[in-house]
Amino acid sequence: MTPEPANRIKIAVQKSGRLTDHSLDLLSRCGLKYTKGRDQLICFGENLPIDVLLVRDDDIPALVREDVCDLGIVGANVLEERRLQYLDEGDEAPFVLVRELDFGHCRLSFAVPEDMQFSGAADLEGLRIATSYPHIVRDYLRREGLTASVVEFSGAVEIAPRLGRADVICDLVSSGNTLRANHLREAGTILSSVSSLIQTPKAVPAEKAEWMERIKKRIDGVIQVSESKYIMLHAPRSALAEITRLLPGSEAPTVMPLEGRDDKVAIHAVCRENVFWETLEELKLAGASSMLVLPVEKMLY
Ligand code: PRT
Ligand code: ZN
Repeated sequence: MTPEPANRIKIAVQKSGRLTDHSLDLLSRCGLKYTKGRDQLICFGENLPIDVLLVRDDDIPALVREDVCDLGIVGANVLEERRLQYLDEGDEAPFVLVRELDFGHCRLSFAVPEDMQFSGAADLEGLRIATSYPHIVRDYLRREGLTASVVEFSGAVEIAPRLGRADVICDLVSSGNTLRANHLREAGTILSSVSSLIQTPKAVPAEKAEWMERIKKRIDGVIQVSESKYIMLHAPRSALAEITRLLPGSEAPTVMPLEGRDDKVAIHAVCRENVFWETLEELKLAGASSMLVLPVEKMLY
């Protein structure tokens, strides 16, 4: 597909890191097929007017803000840090948050040496805090009415206390293994983060805007699908209300008669939440039988 280059959508995605595979997989599931450019920095969409720019995650908010890219996929931690930085510079709306995605979950937490007495945020007063997120940490200290010095680190924040460069740290945590390996203890979360889709705050030409809406709808569909299941079961007519109530996240199940049976019906429903074994057991107790749970492949509302 070769529309005007100016009307092709550019999406910024992390080049090489924790978000890369998930982001490219999401775009593939939206139907995008692409070839990588020779410089490995751009993937040209073959079947949709969409190109993917592969960059460092820290650069994504600026690329979207400056309208170099129309959309971007980046962690809320990076977004919030940049949002506060731009706010300091007087820019109140550098990008628009379109939606949260379902990968890259982590949290930005304070961590203190294992043997340090620390009972809450107030104990940060007067300490030196090492972090790669100076704007978020300063904003937090301001809101809590605390004074502490922020020592900027661009990586390996967890070794700062051992180097004598800081008393405590504020860094991303997911499993907590890195903290434990460095004899640090998590002592309070200031931000829960997940990868997010952002969009340029600027108006885009109509043709491009239409494709942006289409791709956003497809992303909605892909995420709903990953959380959805199609369930089929038989149920006594008398238990219909109870069984419908037990179906997780289902709005309007389809109820069908069963040939030769007045007392039983077949129920089909899309459940927009995971269907766990416990749910099936509860449904069985309520009288359901012949239960089948199937994955949903595509969904568009
Ligand atoms: O080169 P580039 O700048 O693009 O990559 P990067 O090194 O800055 O980022 P990368 O790939 O490490 O992370 C990209 C994004 O993934 C982050 O901005 C977060 O939104 C998200 N994410 C999710 C994480 C983690 N989980 C995570 N655990 N980012 C970093 N970590 C690090 C953390 O900094 C610490 O060093 O993993 C360590 C802690 O992990 P646990 O499991 O030991 O607790
Ligand atoms: Zn980065």
